[in-house]
Amino acid sequence: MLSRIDLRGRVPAPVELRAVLPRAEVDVDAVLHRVRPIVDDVAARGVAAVLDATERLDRIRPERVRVPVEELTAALAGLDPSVRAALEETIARARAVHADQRRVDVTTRVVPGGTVTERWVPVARVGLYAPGGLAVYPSSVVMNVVPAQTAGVESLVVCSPPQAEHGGRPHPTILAACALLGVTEVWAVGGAQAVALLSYGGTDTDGAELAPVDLITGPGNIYVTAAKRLLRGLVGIDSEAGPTEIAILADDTADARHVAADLISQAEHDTLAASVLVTTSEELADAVDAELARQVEATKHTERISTALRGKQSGCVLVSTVDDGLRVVDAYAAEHLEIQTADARAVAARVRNAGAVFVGAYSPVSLGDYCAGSNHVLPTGGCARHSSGLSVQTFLRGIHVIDYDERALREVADKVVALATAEDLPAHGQAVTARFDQTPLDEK
Ligand code: HSO
Ligand code: ZN
Repeated sequence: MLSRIDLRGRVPAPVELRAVLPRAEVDVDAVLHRVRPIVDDVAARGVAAVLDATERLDRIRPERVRVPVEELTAALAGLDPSVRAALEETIARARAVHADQRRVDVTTRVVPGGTVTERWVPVARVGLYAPGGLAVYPSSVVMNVVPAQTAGVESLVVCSPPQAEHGGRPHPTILAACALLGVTEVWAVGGAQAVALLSYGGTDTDGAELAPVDLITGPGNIYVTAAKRLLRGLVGIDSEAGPTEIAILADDTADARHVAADLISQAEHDTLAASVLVTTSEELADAVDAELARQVEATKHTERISTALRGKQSGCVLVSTVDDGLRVVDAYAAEHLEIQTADARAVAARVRNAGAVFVGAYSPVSLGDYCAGSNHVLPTGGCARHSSGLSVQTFLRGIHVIDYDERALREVADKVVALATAEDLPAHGQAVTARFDQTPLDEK
């Protein structure tokens, strides 16, 4: 089922390797021309433009966009108790992990009388996007809201697409998750129009105000991503999320049934989702193929999953050694990387590029999707080479506070002047020397 790439002779250098490894082609630029008019219209006409776009694209026109708080409470009251218990567990674990990410302010005494402090200050207002589409993602509400709240963000709004079958509200499980998290501001809007509304703000049909946000986080489809690309700068964004990815580095100690189940689990998201097996064992590759054939048939979303597994973004890479396998997975830089080898912990410790690493037989990606405590909003498309997943840090800014006294400034004045002169910016130097030179400027 998975196409094979045999790298047992030689593993190419990273840049060359990236070109031969399977990956989805997602051309965000190609949809910009469809997204720009929506963004411009929302900038000009606010909620009226949002409603027009929603009617045209989501085939529903809600009477108002803001979800009344009572409906959040009602959704929680109607939530299946087992789902409620699971969400509560997810929230508790995520809060525990994210609480430990909080940075403390650090003051460095550079010289006597001269300090630099890095002060971590939360973003004032953030917009969190919870996608609709093929699945509903209350877990993503948790993964966005928990780090924002832990960072100390004061004002937080969640947007999620309206669902025709739920009277133009987001899915009730999304609303219930918001209620559990203490989120009170929820707007029923999705797609590019949601990103635009969050960026520009707007007034609802009943007069409710959505104040513009400073930062937008959360994954969405290609239109959401395109709108983030257009509006980045006016607002901050977390990342441009692409289709989900799982890579598994496995040797002959791995259990083919588990490897196949995990590859299938992420293929379930999207026909463009990527499932990549990197293995030293041809026997395992064969066994995984046989398992995939068997398990895909038995699962609910067979069509979607087999399209994803057969797509050019998925495949099986054969390598000679685990070291070569590490070179391959580092070049690929997967959103999720499982290590299913002998001594998995030691192998995992050597990984350089991955959004998240899942160690050994009992840490499948689905655990991280829901209940590990880790965050599941992670860099895709190779961005794990340079970016991290969502964390408390995403919602903080480090402000440098420079505090020098007279003596400390005087001591370094000639160095500032030398560098200012070298850059042909003499006024920079004068801003320092003016403090020590008492001669009035007009007598010079
Ligand atoms: N695997 C997805 C997250 C998710 N899975 C949500 C299930 N629900 C991206 O990390
Ligand atoms: Zn998932």
